[in-house]
Amino acid sequence: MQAHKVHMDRTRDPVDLVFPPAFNAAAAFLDRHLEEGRGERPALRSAEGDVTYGALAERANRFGNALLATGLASGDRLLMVVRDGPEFFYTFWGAIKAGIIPIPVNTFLTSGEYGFLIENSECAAVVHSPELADVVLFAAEDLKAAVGSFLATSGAGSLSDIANEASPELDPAPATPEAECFWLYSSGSTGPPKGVIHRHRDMVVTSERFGQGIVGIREDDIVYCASKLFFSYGFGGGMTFPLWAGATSVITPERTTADLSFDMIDRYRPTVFFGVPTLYAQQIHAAEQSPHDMSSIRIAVSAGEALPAHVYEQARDVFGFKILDGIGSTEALHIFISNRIGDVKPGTSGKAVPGYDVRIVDEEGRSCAPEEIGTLHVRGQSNAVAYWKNPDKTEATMLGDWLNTGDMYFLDAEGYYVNAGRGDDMLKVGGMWCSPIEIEAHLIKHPVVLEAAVVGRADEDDLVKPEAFVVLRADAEPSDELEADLTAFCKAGLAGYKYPRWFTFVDEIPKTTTGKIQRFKLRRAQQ
Ligand code: 3UK
Repeated sequence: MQAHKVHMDRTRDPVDLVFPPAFNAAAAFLDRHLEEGRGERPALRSAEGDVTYGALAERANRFGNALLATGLASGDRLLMVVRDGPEFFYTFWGAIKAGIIPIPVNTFLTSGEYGFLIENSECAAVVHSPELADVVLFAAEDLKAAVGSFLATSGAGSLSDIANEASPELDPAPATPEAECFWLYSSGSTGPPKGVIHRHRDMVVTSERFGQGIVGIREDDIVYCASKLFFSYGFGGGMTFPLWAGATSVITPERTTADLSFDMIDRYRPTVFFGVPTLYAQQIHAAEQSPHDMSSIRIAVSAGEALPAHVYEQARDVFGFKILDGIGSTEALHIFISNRIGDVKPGTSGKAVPGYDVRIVDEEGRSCAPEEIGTLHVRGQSNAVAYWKNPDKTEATMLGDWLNTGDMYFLDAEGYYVNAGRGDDMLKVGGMWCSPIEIEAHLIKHPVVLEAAVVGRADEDDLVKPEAFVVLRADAEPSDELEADLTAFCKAGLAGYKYPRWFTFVDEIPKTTTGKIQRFKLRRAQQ
């Protein structure tokens, strides 16, 4: 038997995926296709051209050898600040095949944030896109001694250059299904981002359970995922799911907008599409101005934040597809509760994906009755093992086999799971985390702001955006100009999606006796 064949054990309850004892995920995702005769089929399409499964396997081998040649050893960590493109695939899979642990991170961060990630991950090397050299190297000024090497993916002296000279053959490093394989960073709760440690088996589990089991991706599918590969939603939709199926993924390094997504859809005619609710809403608004042909899309998936029922209905009426909303997380690696083809209840997250168990518990940890809101836990074979160097968060989140999602949910009378917001004050804006505390801390740097509190508020599409309640200094007066000034101040100092869309000027912010902002009171005040 091949060392990378995986099967379902249907005699067990729940039905588990069974892995061979020696298992390197890179061999299962890449080499398997060569053995199964797909070497000439396109794995990737981008502005840089097509990459076949044969070429992908060979480039990954060369990149793995090149990483070893730079002095990296099995078990070392490699921080990847690499934009979506063929080199992302070569670096990621080459590292895994060589036993190196790749850590793909957000490519839209500041130098300060890269400095944190380099230091926190204790990586042995950093690989970056050539365009990101300045921002990454500036971050690394003080860390150069600690990190072995900084390499660009392409250009003179780059990893590609070394790979050109390296052997095209690479035996997979010995690994097991449960061995540490890669990390993703989650900026989920308050505080700095946390490294989420995933195993070799985890991406196989999500590809089988969601990619195959729910979406049903086939070899002849063309998959376009609008989220980037460093985000685990895009990591699955844009990379592991299509690769597992032997399908074709279409990728671009540019930041997604409605227009870019339309261009990609026109150019590549994808059959499977992954988007976030905010993007679907933007596409619908744009299509109201000028209709757009979305007829190539057979299946559309949504995640990252709840999909409002009316966005589902408009997409069905305007584009002709029924969006499958499902909830996933970086910790579970992908979607574990989802609507499915032929069984969608708009405004809900659907039902548990086969292979995952979910439960809703109250504050004492007892199971909630149907229609009672509680905290959502999930159990499945793709759950992360731990957060890196964060035993407190690990203990609070990883409860034996169960993962505490931090989401509030209830099971409705028809057996569908319904999202009831977060258990903490965090917001999801356009599928991306948004911390009220970060926005508040920025606002109070403004000379006229004394205090600020930020909460989520639904816009006209029912999608959550930040709203700020502001106490001004005694000598300042609320005005339209001041509001415009505060908006500009937030746009300049925070990531693009985080600026408050509404300002309300108040005399005081509700607080506990210990001085904590009671954001729930402000949320109620809006209704
Ligand atoms: C929220 C949703 C309602 C929820 C993700 C699909 O979003 C992903 O991962 P993150 O780690 O955030 C996880 C949190 O996001 N959320 C995600 N999807 C939904 N809330 N409805 C949804 N459909 O708070 C969850 O705990 O950034 C999504 C696949 C992989 C992912 N990493």
